[in-house]
Amino acid sequence: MAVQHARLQAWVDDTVALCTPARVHWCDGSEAEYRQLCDLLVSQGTFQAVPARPGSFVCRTHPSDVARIEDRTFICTTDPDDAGPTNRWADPVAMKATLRQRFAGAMAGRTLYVVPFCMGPIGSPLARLGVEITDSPYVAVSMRIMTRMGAAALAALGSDGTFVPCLHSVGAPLGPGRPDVPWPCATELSDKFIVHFPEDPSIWSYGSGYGGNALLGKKCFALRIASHLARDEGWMAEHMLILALTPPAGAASRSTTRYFAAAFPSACGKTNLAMLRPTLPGWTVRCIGDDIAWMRQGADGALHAINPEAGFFGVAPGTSEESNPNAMATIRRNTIFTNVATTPDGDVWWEGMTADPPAQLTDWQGRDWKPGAGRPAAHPNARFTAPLDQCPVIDPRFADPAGVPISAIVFGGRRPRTIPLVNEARSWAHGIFLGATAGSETTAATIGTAGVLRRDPFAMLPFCGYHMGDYFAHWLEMGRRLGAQAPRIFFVNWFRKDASGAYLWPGFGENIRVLKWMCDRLDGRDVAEDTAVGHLPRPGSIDTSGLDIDPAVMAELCAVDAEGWLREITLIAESFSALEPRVPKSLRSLLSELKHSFGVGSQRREAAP
Ligand code: OXD
Ligand code: MN
Repeated sequence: MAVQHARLQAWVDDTVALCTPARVHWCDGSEAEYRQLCDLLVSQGTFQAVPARPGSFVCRTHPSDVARIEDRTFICTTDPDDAGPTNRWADPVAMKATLRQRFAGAMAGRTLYVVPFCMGPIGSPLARLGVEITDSPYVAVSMRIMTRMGAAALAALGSDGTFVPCLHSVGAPLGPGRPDVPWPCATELSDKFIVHFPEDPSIWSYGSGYGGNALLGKKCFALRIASHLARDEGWMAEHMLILALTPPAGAASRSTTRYFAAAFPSACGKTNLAMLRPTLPGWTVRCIGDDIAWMRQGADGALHAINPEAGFFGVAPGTSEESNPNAMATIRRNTIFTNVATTPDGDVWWEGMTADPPAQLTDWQGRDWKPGAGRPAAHPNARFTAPLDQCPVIDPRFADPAGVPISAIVFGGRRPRTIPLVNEARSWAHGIFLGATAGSETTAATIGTAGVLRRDPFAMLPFCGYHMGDYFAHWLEMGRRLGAQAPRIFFVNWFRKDASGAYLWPGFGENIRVLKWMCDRLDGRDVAEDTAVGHLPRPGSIDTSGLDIDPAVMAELCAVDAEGWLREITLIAESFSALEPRVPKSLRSLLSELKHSFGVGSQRREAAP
């Protein structure tokens, strides 16, 4: 490919000199190139074809390289306060010196791939360009699925276009006595670095080949770097799905499609909600994105969203014909499966895909596996990588360069207690309070203990590229700009449990009932009660027709649990203290009001309803 862009060529030349690869390959993004790279990965033992799914491959990683590594993820700003207490900060000059040492000779014996990519539809005013240099063909093929990658992105760069340089190496150079392995990576945690320089902006990632650590368009660019750019430029880069919701034809005052954006922490069901198959007749949900939304005020004054990605990198375990039939249809072909189990008849399997596991499997580490083995067959963070346009319910506007206008923003988390099934914020500021105080039990999407409650404001804890207190202020500022056109804000919790640990709410396709209640609110129907914590559903206002659920359970799901809120208030206050002095005053006032409603800090200890 002829490269017209002198700065890009100079960066590639400098990187070649530093990393000393054996070859350089500029990716054109063609189908032929994709096939060649997949063939190469098969010949290297990294990929194995999945005969049951045309054009699909399975890949097993090194056991040290199975998830995002938050402990080795850094934000390098001149002033540590700009990164804030929720990020790992490192000095940019010292970190670059460390990284230059790591990258020196890091690609010896390997091919250096230059991967131009566009986040968002090419030509969209909301889109941004990047170039990833990587020594991993797995990354190159995954980037072709996850982004608009290759010649078109390079052409969009022209001779002087702005791009975010993203440098990646698996950190396992080849040389005498160092034969290649199917999944090369740095095997010690301390040898892995996922580093962001928002002031450049640039990204350097070393030592991991996995997902969000290595496909640098996703978490590194589209969230951490983009959130920083968005703050400076007056837009929003969010960890959100985007869906289109259409009520039954002819329903009074509700015939139009509305677009919702929803933020949930990693592995809390964003993909399931984004392509939900409604159980209520006549309702339709279509998918625009399942992980990231970039949003900007349009000329019409409304908040418009695009999905900057072109594919799904979804969590496989738990995905089934029951939980997400549309995802199952999406991954019937042209899909890369990572760390799943394989069946003797040439298919893939993971926990939750079928009620009973097959009698014999090869597990994610390539070992024989039988039911009762005492360990999962698929890694809990096993993933599928598949093109967005293979989703049977992809929305026709998924690549609309102008984005889609957002009517409602939904936050959520995995909370076994206290947090109601659905709650509507009283105002934009109250919605920001709900987002800022979101918490969730941790999942396998990151290395660390799963099932521990942690505050995850806006589901952005691992992804906000600057000080979280400033991020809250940016949301408040966006509300001021949007004025009356600001979307309404809701908070949902599908994960309430009873004393025996069973889920109270059926979830999945039944979540349409909650989306319907939100539409009722948007349509101005009188279906909510104003309580100390927000607008909760009036008894009977959530449509449970055809659902076998005890009204007492519905009441519990929509009640204010005073004891639980007292505990919650203490935790919220602690999380705000950690961000001081940058918590906006209006959020502090909302916390005081909440305390006051529950009698905290006053003589009276009875709780308000
Ligand atoms: C993801 C994550 O992979 O949030 O989307 O971890
Ligand atoms: Mn995510």
